[in-house]
Amino acid sequence: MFRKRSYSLVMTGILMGMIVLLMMFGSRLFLDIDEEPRVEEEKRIVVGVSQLGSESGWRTANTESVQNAFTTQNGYFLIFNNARQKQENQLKAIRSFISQRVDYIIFSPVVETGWETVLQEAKEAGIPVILMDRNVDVDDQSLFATCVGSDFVAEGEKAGRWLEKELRKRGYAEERVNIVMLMGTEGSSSQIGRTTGFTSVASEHESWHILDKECADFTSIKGKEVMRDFLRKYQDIDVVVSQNDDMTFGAIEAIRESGRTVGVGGDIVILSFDAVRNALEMVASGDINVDIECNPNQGEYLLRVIDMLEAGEQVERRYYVEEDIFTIENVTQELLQERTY
Ligand code: GZL
Repeated sequence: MFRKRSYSLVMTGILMGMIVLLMMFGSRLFLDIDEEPRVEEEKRIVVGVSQLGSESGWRTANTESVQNAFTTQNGYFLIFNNARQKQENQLKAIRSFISQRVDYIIFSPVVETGWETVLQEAKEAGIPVILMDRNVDVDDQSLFATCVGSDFVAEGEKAGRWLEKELRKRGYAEERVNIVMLMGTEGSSSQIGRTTGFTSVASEHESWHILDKECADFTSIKGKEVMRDFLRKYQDIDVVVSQNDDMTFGAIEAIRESGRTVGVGGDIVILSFDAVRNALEMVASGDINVDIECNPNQGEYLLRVIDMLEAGEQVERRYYVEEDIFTIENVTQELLQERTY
């Protein structure tokens, strides 16, 4: 009798113990070991990023740079949206970030105008906005904290000064030089700045004639189409100024299909912008005469800016990334191997 009772008492005790253990540690006992280590979400800085699209090799590298910066390990929670080249998608994404009450909004404005209202909404919500890559054209400069990107006017001027030197080297004194321009997205900072910079140098030379300039939206397909039209319209093109490498790739295809040659020793001089790796390979092979670098690696700069804002420090109105200019003389195999984009 005693044995039976004590046995059932023991079993009841063990059962109760197991229930208590399961209640205390159940979730942990069955924790999925592949689960991400839990960073206290409340401590992570939440950043909403509206990227304008994925139109070019440069844009892909720019996106990678942002995603590599705003990681869990770095203490961030990244909400990333690709606007597929549409301003209305960027406006939607920014309003969504505001309603989610993110800590910071970062965006690369597809064009410079049309942002006042949404930036005012972010300001009233107390959410700092940081511009990446491109700029906005607003009267109230307090609508954004800073802009991390390139000096596009300087990039355009660099292209013009290189062409001056190149023509002098070829002994072109006052011979007529016929130029066509493939333009980036109409109204974008990069299109506006590069055009301003190059045409300001061109205006110093009476012998330089810009026959035509047309938007090819920073894509290789449009670049090929526009270049094909130029080749039909103009028999004596000497120089192509293409405002990004993707349009350049398309333009070179069209030129070659017309039976003409490009680059060093070719019929048509090619000036390009961005300096992504596969374009630099074409600089090294002499197909592209010069490539004006536009550095997409802006993630680290953006991290530093947010560090400063978090520390209550004053930030500059603009931060320019470092950039170079590449020709066959300085594109080495080592450089190509080291290149991250
Ligand atoms: C430049 C960037 C431009 C690149 C293009 O900062 O805005 O947009 O030159 C990209 O490749 O599409």
